[in-house]
Parts: sequence; structure tokens; C-alpha cells
Amino acid sequence: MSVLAERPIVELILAARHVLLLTDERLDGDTLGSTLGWFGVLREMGKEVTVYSPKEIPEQFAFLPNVKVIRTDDLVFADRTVDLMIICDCADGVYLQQKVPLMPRKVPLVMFDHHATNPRYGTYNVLEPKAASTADVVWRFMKRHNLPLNRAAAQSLLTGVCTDTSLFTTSNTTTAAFEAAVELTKLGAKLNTVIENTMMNKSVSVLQIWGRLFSRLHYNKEFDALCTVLTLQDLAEFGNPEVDTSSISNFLNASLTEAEAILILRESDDGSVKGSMRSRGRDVAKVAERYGGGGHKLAAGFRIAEARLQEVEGKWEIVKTAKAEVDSEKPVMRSGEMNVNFLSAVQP
Ligand SMILES: [Mn+2]
Repeated sequence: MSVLAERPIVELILAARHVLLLTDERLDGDTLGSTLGWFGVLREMGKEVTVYSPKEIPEQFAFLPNVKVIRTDDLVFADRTVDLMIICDCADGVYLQQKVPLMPRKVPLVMFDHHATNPRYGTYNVLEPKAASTADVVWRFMKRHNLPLNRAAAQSLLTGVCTDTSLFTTSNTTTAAFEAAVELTKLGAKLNTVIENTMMNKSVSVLQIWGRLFSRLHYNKEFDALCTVLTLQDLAEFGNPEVDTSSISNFLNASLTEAEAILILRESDDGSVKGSMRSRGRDVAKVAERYGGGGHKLAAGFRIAEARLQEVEGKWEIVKTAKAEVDSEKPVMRSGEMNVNFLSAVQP
């Protein structure tokens, strides 16, 4: 988008008195970093700013500046003074369909993102599908329009750039992402703070779970992917530590060259099974979309509701739970569309 084409967005931001910032449901360094980057800039501009997340913030992001201002209660949507919404790094905006009707009046939504599958659901959309992170999309926008970046905002944005590129190791890492990182560092953002808090600081129990997942790795010929699984029972055995599956799939994708794709299936305490996919070439977003998910060509995910993982004769399968079977009118898994066995077999 040109500077001129973005003028209406800048006018909205300049005129806004109370901005509601929104994260994605899937909380990662990029959605939080981009959102808190906006928080710093908008506060610097003297605006009232409320930040909302549909989920509680994982402990690993406690280091982010201003993270404590993030609210998770729906009351934020009842506030009459909100006159602008900004959402960052949210590929579909689906959760907003429940939240926007709670608002007392119509408020424009500006969306910043880099997911190629994004349907441009905002009133205004700044979408760069080739960008390595939403954080660097946001940084370029702020730079183009001379918005006042401070050190706290820079630290948040740098976190987004670093985490979405696994510290500049993924193939989606662009020159523009490096440029953003250099400029943000000049503003006082610390790279080592990001590394220590996102790549390092693993507890013994988390590494033991990583070990269990590694021990289950299996090359799946039909899918041409390395697969592994994580069950709720595994987590319980190690005292239910917070485990970030995407960092495991990033690590495996960066470390293993035997397969083109990585798939981690994980039971979630909401009764679903989540799939986290990474690829070195093949378009895994297309695969994820078949299962109701989405993402990027090389990094995508999906969620299968009312399901769990089960080992049957040495093979892991996604099985429907009783609730789903009762509601047979609406099958969770449609046969033909969802051949789960070939995706989840993890034993030779
Ligand atoms: Mn992102």
C-alpha cells in the first residue's frame, strides 16, 4: 500500500481518542509484540488505549513491556468511548464475530497482518503476505507515517520479528525483517532480552516433554512428514508445565532435513486436538485449511474439536470423543476430507 492509499488509516489513528487493541487468539510473540508496539506508540501520541486478548497471557511473555495492561474481560467491548480498533497478526478475525455485537456502536477496525490466507476482514487492511512478521509490517507503517516509536514499543516489535523468524533462521526471513530489527535495536530494543525470554529459559520438565516428543518422532511416508504427538497425560506426568508446541515444531523444522514437513498433534484441555505444521517447501497452509485451520505456506495450524489422541496397535490416531459421536448430524471429521490416520501415525 502506498503512503497516499494509507492516508485514511493515518487520519483515523490521528483522530482517535480511545483505541482498542486486539490480539489474536493464538498468543505468540508476534501478535503480542505488534499489539504492544502499537500500545507504546499510541500512548506516546497521548491517546487512551485499551488492550484486549481473548486468552490469558502465557508466563513466557511476562517480560514484554506493558504486558500487564492487557485485559481478558469482555467489558472492554462495552466501553462507549472506544472509537477505533486495531488488530494485529490475526489471520481470520473469527472471534470478533462474537465480540463486535457487544459494542454499543460501530467502530472502524484496522487490521495489520502477514498471513496469506487472511480474507481482509478489517475496515482497512494493511496486509503484506511476504513479510516475515506482522511486527515488521507494523514497524514499516509507523516509519512511513512518522509515528513516535519509543523504546518499549521497539522492544515489543523486535520480539515479534525475532519470534516469527525463529531468530532469523527460517526461510521466510527477509531483508526487510533484518532492517526492522536493526532500526528497532537503534531505538534501544535489546536482542538478548528477546533471546533469553523466548528461545532459552526452558524448565527441566519442559525439556523432558520435548524429549518425549523427540522419542516418538516418526517419518510418515504417505504425508512425507515427520510426526509426533503430545497428550494431556504427558503434560500431567510432568506437572502440567506450559509447553509451546510451535517452538518445538520450529526447532524440528530447523534441525531435521529428512522430511519436508513437520506435524505435531497435541491434545488441548478444551477437548480438541491441535495440529502445528511446519514445512521447508510444501504449502502446509493448504493442508491446514482442509481441517478448518490456516496460516502461512511454511507454518500453519488447525484444530479438530471434540477429539483426542489414542494409540492403537502402535499407531496414533485422532479419535472423536463421545460428545461428537452423539451429535452425528454434524460430524467433526468428514471422511475423505479428513484422513486422520495417515497424518497421525507416529510408530513404524
Ligand atoms: Mn505472525
